[in-house]
Amino acid sequence: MKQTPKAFIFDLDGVITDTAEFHYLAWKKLAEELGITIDRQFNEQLKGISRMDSLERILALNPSLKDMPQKEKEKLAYQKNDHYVELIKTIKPENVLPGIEELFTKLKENHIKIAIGSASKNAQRVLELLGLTHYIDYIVDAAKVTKGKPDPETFTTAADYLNIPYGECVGLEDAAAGIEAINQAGMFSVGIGDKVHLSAADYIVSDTTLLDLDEILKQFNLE
Ligand code: B16
Ligand code: MG
Repeated sequence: MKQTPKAFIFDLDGVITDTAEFHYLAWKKLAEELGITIDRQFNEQLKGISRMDSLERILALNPSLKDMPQKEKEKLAYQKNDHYVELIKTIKPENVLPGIEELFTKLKENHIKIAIGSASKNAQRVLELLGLTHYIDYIVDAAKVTKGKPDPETFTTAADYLNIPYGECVGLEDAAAGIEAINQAGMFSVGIGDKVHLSAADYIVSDTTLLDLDEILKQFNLE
């Protein structure tokens, strides 16, 4: 018998909107203040990982900063966030990635819940600036979990709140660590991006314009 999933849980950065560039500019500014240079290629490894883990990777570029006290690190992470919050003030509804709002509308028509599972502490603020909060049933951000992706907690927390079995959830991600988290949660994983990077996903599309609800439901039922 055909089954319909009861919830779709979306990653934020790289799936709903592209805040990666803002994270990059904020990290670049902070790194420069520390005398470290980073480029866009280096930034690839910061996508989807937590603020503190990103800072650690930047500090590792200068061995003399390796033993910085925790308090100092927290100050730097705070400073980066100040830069980031300043930059995201420019985010507008036009910055929602193509195809996402159409998918949200179809999910609503089909009575399928919509949740967000993001590693960002700024998720609520970004979704408000994008004008999307009225579609969303629940937001899980970094403040609501103790273990970040690839741990499944971000996704299981959303499903638990909505009271939906994990096997009836679909998770959507652009980062390999996120796909691992969805798979570990026992949910159906949809990867958005390149096939090599996201090979562990149950179904992959190259970009958000190709997110078609009927096709996802078909793939969900092939599992
Ligand atoms: P914040 P996602 C992640 O968002 C970003 O991809 C990652 O680059 C960032 O470091 C992380 O959120 C933490 O963000 O500093 O705003 O708390 O892809 O999980 O939606
Ligand atoms: Mg992401």
